[in-house]
Amino acid sequence: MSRANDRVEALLREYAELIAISGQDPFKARAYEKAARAIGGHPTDIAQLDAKGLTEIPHVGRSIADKVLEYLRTGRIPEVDASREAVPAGVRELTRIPGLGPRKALVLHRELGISSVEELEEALRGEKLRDLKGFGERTEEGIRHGIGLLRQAGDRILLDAATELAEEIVAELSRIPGCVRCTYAGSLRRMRETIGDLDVLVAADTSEPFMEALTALPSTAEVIAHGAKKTSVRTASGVQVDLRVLPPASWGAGLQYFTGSKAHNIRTRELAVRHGLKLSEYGLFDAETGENLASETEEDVYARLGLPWIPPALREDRGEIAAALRGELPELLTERDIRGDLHTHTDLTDGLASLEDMAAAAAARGYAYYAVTDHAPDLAMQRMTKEKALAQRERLRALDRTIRGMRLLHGTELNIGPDGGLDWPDDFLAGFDLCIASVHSHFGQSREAMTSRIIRACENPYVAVLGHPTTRRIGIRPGVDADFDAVFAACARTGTALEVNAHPERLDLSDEDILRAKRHGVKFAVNTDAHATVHLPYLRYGVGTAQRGWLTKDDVVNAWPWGRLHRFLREKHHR
Ligand code: DGT
Ligand code: CA
Ligand code: CA
Ligand code: ZN
Repeated sequence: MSRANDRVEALLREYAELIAISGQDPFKARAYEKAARAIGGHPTDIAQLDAKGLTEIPHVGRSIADKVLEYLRTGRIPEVDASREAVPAGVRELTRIPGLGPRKALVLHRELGISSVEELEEALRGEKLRDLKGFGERTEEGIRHGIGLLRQAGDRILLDAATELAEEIVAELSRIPGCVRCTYAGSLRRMRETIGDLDVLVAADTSEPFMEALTALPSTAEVIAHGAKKTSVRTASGVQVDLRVLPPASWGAGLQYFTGSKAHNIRTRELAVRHGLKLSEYGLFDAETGENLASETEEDVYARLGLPWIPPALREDRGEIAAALRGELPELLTERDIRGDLHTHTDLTDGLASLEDMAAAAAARGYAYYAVTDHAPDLAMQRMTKEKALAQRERLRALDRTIRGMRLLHGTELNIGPDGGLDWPDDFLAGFDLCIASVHSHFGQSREAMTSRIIRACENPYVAVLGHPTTRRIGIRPGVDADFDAVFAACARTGTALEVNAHPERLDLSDEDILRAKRHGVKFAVNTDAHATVHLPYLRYGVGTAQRGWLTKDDVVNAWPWGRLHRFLREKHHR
């Protein structure tokens, strides 16, 4: 984690959780949660701020500002340390289970002495929970489900945390004299949605300075193995990092090997064998003579196998080698192809930054267009009204006239009601430049009801994009149960784009869903769903996911020039 903002956000969130677990004032917990979110989303580095600057951040009062200053000075917040001591470790472990709140965790600990996920499973098997006050069969079902989700996520980390850590380590190692090349490989280079461990590679003639440096990094908490070829460490937040130092001459072969995936590597090795070659992390060799035929760059290695270079996001054994042999690899969407973000929020609803600040941050990214899509009234806690939406539109149009080179679009994120209805009638929707429709409630409907609900929303002529279509949150909540092939077909038929939501906790659609949807002939929109200026760069994770789904810029409506996007939106109105 690079920014002090992120570290303080994590600490304050933990503090809020500890307050909630220990049964203190829930408003206090909420206050810390809000402050945590505001600090995480704050554009300036809090390390540069004094007490006055800190209290200018929304939800940060004097007492929280003092804690932040204490942290910046000493690296600790004594109150957080004290409440860590006060809450039994077992209870905290239980709250890691999605859906199991602090109050229930505390009851389980106090009444049944449960202090680990394993003990909880044991108690579930023995039907011990049923007799507890406030627990029933439904609670049991929920807990079982939550444990399943926790196991599924395992100890894997989200793409943004992995990327930030990897970039920090690569920057440190690159600075060491003798470093010829340095990059990360493995699942992170392939942009998988979660990362098991980091695989960092260095090309250099001597390995020791790099191994030494890794073990000495401030982020390193524990050295697992320290060798000349490979060193593994664990960070304070529990992430394993494997560093391998390769001779510069075998850089390409090593990079290819350690990027994987394992399944892709098996295919490439098979192909090598068929050509009378042998492929390893050191190079591509003639099987008979042992002569090294290619090893310096990945391009060399693939070329000697009769293949073009294959982008890492495609290396999952999903037909990429056959496509490469046929010369039919897709020309993948890149971050540079994206011309605008079509799903973003401001502080008119639950965003952290003003319309002006969000627009300025978008313009700084070089976008040709940018849509503001605050929440609609059916998400009751957002308190949206027609009047507010219209006032925002006026303000946005005025702002648009002052910005050169970027077109501001006025949109909204509608809520798909339980029966597929939307927040506002069609004549009001017609006034927006673009509407996104998303499911935000009633996640537990039957498959049939959920399917027709989503399809009905897509049939609305003003719904341009189906937002975060499955509503999953990685490690927290599974996607809704619906016949998504029917949904994708409906999107193709009605001209509704499917969102690839780039938020690292969502990545929704996922790579596999994108591949499925693409077969129906659908178009996509890669959006950040930004609630703060610092979320706009999440786009890269959406683009990575789109690449894993084999998308090209032709598949993605916000990679199109405004004229083509505008036609796409208009055509739907007139179907
Ligand atoms: P992860 O860490 O679980 O998110 O996934 P990866 O893909 O990063 O897997 P990891 O860290 O175990 O290994 C990195 C790459 O090294 C992997 O993608 C392919 C290569 N590799 C590791 N072990 C083997 C192996 O036994 N056979 C082959 N062919 N390749 C391997
Ligand atoms: Ca890995
Ligand atoms: Ca590894
Ligand atoms: Zn949403």
